[in-house]
Amino acid sequence: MKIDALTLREIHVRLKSPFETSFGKIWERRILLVEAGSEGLSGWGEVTAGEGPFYNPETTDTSWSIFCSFVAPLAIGKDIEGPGDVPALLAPIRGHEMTKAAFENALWDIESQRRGTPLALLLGGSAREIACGVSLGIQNNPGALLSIIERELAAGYQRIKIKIKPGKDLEFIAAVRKRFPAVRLMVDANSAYHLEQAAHLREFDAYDLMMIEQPLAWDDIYDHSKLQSQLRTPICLDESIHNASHARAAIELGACRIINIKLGRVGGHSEACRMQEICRQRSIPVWSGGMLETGIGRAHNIAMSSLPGFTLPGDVSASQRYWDEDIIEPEVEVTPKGTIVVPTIPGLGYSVRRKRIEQLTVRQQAFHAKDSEVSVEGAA
Ligand code: OSB
Ligand code: MG
Repeated sequence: MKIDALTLREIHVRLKSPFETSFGKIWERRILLVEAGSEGLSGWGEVTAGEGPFYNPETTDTSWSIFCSFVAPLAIGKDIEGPGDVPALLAPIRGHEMTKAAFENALWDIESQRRGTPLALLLGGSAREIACGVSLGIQNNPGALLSIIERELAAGYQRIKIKIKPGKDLEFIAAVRKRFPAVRLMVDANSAYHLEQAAHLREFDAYDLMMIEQPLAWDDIYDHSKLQSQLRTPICLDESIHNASHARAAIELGACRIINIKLGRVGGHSEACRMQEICRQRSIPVWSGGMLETGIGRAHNIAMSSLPGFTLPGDVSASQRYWDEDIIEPEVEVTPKGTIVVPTIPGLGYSVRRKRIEQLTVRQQAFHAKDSEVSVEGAA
């Protein structure tokens, strides 16, 4: 597979409604898309970095810079066996997993087309449908949260995740549990607590939560092991797990009983496959997180979620929950029983709406392999 061309685009898209986590509120998204060209085929990946370094250290702008200065020059013109070679190719670049993932995943899209094999199958997935949950941002009051949950359950979603932070936790959890005694419920703290608050977090045990996601620091594993031993509720790690060896360390330390796999956070499909395998061997369930992606990121999440380790409902939901108009067609839809049907056509499984992407693009940079030279052309 020769990497003939790479195009990086920044698009601006507005969420249907603002999304609030313990680290802030977001409405307008600045998203980078990577398009790769190889032997006449084109493939797409999405950078899942946030606008600011609040979830992890990457941002839209650091990703732009790393991609243009380091990823593209390393990759352009190279002839590799396939996308499985990308982690080794990009190994000189430390960190920046979300930037690397967008590039690697674009090549998986191409590889799937080249082989005529659906992406899910190519990755080792066998599920025909994936189970879907929703992630709900922090609301002003429990009443507002209850009405949103009512709507999402009516749409069929199989599990509810609510974002929490100190001062916006127990009251909300108790209200949801009272109103929906049997719903599969979990919470996500995005690192808003400290180990010293273990007694407070222990109170969550009374509400039959499936898990509490990332209660402690974004880069911590050890304190989570101290906390897990004091809680009945399983801890799920998100932010702290960047690769398969972090997953192994967390499991062996007893820092979590569940892991959220995000393609961007772990650097792409190759590492995600390894992680789910390590977790499966140790009977640790995994599920796919989300990063408020457009359809391109969503399509990759769907393919990944078809792998056998993904036994819990993920944060992969319908396009229409986030966007008035997605950049793929058909848009991602959820069945009345709360599933997404895994596409069976090669590539992303959806077509990319190139015209719409062009309309949304605010800057782009293209890289071409011309014999041994690299040419760069940009447009603001
Ligand atoms: O921690 O899972 C998270 C969104 C932005 C940053 C972090 C997270 C999230 C979500 C959104 O929970 C999930 C989705 O895309 O539906
Ligand atoms: Mg999370």
